Amino acid sequence: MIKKLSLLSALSVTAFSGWAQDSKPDTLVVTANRFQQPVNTVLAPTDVVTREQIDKWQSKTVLDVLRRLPGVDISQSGGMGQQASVYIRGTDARHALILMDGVPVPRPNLSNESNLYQIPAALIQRIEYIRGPRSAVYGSGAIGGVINIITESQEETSQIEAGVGSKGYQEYAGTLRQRFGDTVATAAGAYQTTKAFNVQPGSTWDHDGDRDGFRNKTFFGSLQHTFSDSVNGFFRGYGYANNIDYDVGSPPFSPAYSADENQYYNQSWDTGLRYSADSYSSQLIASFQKLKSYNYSSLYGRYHDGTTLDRMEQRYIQWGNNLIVGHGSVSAGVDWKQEKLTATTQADADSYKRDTTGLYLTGQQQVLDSVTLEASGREDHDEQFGWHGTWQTAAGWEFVEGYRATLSYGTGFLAPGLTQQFGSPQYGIASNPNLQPEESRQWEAGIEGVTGPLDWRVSTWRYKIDNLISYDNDGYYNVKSATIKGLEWTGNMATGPVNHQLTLQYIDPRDDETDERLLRRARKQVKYDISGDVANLGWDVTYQYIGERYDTNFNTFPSEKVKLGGISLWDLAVSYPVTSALTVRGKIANLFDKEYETVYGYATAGREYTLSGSYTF
Ligand code: B12
Repeated sequence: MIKKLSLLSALSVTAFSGWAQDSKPDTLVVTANRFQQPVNTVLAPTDVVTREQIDKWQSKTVLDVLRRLPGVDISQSGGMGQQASVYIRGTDARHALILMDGVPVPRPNLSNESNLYQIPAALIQRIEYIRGPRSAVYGSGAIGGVINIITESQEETSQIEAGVGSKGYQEYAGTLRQRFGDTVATAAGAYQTTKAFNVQPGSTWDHDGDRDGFRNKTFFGSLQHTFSDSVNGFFRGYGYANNIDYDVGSPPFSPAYSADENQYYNQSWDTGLRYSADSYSSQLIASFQKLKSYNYSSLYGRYHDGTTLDRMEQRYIQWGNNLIVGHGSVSAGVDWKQEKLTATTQADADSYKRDTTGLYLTGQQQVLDSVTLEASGREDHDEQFGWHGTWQTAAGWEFVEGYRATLSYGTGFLAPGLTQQFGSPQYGIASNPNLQPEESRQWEAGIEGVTGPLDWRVSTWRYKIDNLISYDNDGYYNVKSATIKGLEWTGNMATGPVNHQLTLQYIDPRDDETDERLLRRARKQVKYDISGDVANLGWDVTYQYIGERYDTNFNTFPSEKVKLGGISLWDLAVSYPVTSALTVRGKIANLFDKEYETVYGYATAGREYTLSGSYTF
């Protein structure tokens, strides 16, 4: 990370005197412009979730963390570990750029999204989340927003943890962190399992009547070394393996060819060097990621005809530079990515390879004391469709002390997925060499301020997404466009010992051709979190209202549109420090045992209890 002090002192002049979102004004973020800066110098709506916050919510999955954030809507085909789509501000799941420590998470699927739902909660030390386009900084994929999951902790403590819960839930985790002179070494492991419940109770196939459990094993190791005052480096490796049971839905034509189990392996190796002196800083990061996903019939096992295997390797190098200039800074860099995918069935093996290079330039400057201006531009070169440019600009004006108005415009794009572009014989999908990237334009206007104890922000935005890629039985085509309008209000307030965090969001995502609302997104959502301490007992109550949404009933022919009802959900979490090292935690999720669906025909968990303890040393 870029040295704190030099940058902070330069940017503190531009820092807005109110404090945006739920982070403290001096919270440093790295995701907005790829260098460290105080969160209140970022003009786009930004949220930071710390490990402490995740422990307070007692979130067991990455989705349980994300659902609490403004602008996020999630549909999931069942409970823990099941396939899920995360829609930011009403955009599609593939329009979110998912980063792990600043490195893009591979997109192995035909649907061109990263498997965010497979990422174990144990790896998350922090999440930085930006709403709105960021392609002008990151390139492909950052249309709806960016979710950067950070695995490295600044803490130097070790911890062991164990927990149990209803529906056969168990978790065990341990982290050892030790400083050896200028080196900090971390080794961690986690195991999580649940017997869960039957995700498709309406299936007409007997074999689907079982419970659809989930199991995860995670390993993490890292070395961080300080070479001198201005140079530090790191080496990090982590891996996880997930096993997920799911359902076919109806009696299959051939059980061997009807997968109902997924075995997923992921490993990631990252290394980097950072230099920072006076007003200049630079970082070089290299990453190698590898994943394997088997889908197979649980009746026949993984080594039988009918198993599909998707293997993906991604190599990535990033070189970024930042220079403090006047009351602001300029950054420039280059990144290179190579994606290799092999999708195998018993009959076929489709192999794909693609190299992408991107060059970016971003600048931020304070002018006239109260105005901050920002601009970024980026060109990406793709082997298939050539160069693609994106840009964005934003202005912030602190018109009265403690109140800031922001206005921004940005373009974004998403390169077609490898299988979309080059076809997939195993699914009978032809290649479409003319496939173009999906493109977006977004306007956003916001006002934020601190009024008494309340720190609030209201934003309204309008997206236009063109060249949307859709599919039929033969292939993928750029056929659609969508318009999404939205309004969101976020506020944080402390009343005595109680902290409140409230989000109100309204979105109207529409298919331009049919003028129909996009599926699986709720128009209205309320997210309210209250927390506090009573005589050392920490408590947290979460309320979430998810408005009605539309989905498809695939069980009829032709399939038909169905409405999923709105739902109010309450969660209650408490924690108690028995000693300064030992904390016990308890949680009831879905307190009133509400039945609801976020994907038609797929059940959700109902009320769940968990009890856990952690010991820090
Ligand atoms: C349409 C569909 C497909 C289409 C996707 C077309 C595309 N986008 O390119 C096709 C036929 C290609 C497909 C493939 C697979 N699918 Co599929 N698919 C569905 C289905 C019926 C509807 C999804 C949808 O349209 N949602 C509506 C839109 C508005 O929401 P969305 O968030 O944009 O939906 C996107 C994602 O669901 C994504 N998607 C679809 N399937 C899969 C599978 C995975 C693992 C991922 C990450 C994403 C994904 O594509 C959708 C459209 O872009 C769902 C069942 C359901 N009722 O939801 C199963 C479902 C999501 N698929 C499933 C599976 C297992 C697969 C396969 C792994 C099957 C296999 N053995 O190969 C493959 C994955 C292939 C690959 N390498 O990517 C399972 C996931 C189960 C789980 N818990 O993990 C589901 C839930 C069906 C089931 N058996 O219960 N699928």
